[in-house]
Amino acid sequence: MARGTTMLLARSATLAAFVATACVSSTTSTPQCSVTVTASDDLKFTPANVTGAYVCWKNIGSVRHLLLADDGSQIGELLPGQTIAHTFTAYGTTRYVCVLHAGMSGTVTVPSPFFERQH
Ligand SMILES: [Cu+2]
Repeated sequence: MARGTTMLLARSATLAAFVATACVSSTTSTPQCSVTVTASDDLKFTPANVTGAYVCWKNIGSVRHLLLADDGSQIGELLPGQTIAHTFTAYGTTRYVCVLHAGMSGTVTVPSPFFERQH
């Protein structure tokens, strides 16, 4: 194997390790949410606009919601009293809606690593 290729592979492994430690482990039974959004019977997400890659939604009302992100990923069904989580992998802002309630929507913004480093 060429020396240059070996160096590149070593760099890739380091980057992968960094990404792995930066992400929340999927093996933990209790997820560490970056932020938690509540869904209530007034058919609103609070807060409506959040920042974080690993977002949790908690239903504090008595009606169910069905969350769908604009990137096509189904966040899931949110039954009364339930908390669900979703990981956003793309940087930038993704809008999501509740398909059961018109006008019930919010956004999730995943900051770039460069942005996080500056703060
Ligand atoms: Cu809803």
